[in-house]
Amino acid sequence: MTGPAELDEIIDGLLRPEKMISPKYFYDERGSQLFEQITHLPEYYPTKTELGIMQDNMAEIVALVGEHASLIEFGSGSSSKTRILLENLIQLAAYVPVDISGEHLLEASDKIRLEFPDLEVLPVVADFTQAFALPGPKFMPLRNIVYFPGSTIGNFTHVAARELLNVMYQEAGENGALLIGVDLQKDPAIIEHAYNDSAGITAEFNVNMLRHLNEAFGFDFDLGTYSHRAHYDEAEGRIEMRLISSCDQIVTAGDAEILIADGEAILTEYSHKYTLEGFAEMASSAGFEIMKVWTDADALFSVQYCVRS
Ligand code: AVJ
Repeated sequence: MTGPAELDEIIDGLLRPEKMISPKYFYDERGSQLFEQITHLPEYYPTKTELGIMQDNMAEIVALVGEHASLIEFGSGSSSKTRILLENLIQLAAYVPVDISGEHLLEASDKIRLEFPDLEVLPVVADFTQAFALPGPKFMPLRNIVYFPGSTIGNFTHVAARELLNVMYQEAGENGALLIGVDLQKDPAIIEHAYNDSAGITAEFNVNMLRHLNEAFGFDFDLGTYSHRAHYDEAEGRIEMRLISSCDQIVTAGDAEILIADGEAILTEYSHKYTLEGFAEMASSAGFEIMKVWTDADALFSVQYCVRS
């Protein structure tokens, strides 16, 4: 997971005119703990709202998915949303979590196996932005349901999100469907508060990325010299998270030297928010038709059931 190709990719991002580091580097062990804390913050509405939507509409979700489906989760699936699906879906043929981090995936899969001893759990170690081969369950599934919760789709630019939907379309196969959590555009103040919490956990989560890079790749980021900034760009419909340097400095990793100026920013995350129309249009360009949209009473978040059209 910490090979030279990844180091090259990180250095490449830091040498661009607009410095950036991929949000996938948030999630070392500490980063995953911090994200878990974020999901419980009063200002961070997405996780609890999505869970509420799933709970309130479970009967309908179960009816649409039908019996003997194979649930293919894009991501390693340790969330409470996955658990309530596994508890409620009827006669699942298999649960197939897909993640690039093998260690994390196998650990999460073992936990699921303990909790659901009758369920066939078939983890796939793969980069899900590219098509991958599905394992063959003992019981032939009636349909594949691709599950992508958490509005993780928001991390992708519109172009990349559409490509990912194309992969999901392929993996869903004939008769298949996609169940996806999509965060919605709303009063910008609500969104900005969710990414600028008063306890400062999101700030810690953001800076932790640099600590992770120091530890895993031998960078020498001076953690105390970067501050968190999260801004909602209304025209783009997205949160942009950055780390701002408080001085001129040089960061090194091996032979690489990167100059960072006082006040310069490193982009660490986009979190796109959609309108219902905007998401439907993108999904349709990847071959999906939105069959059902569930939202909360305040229309903060959506869970959508998309079928191959
Ligand atoms: C896990 C990507 C959905 O975009 O809201 C939370 C990550 N970043 N607070 C999001 C995150 C800052 C989160 N996703």
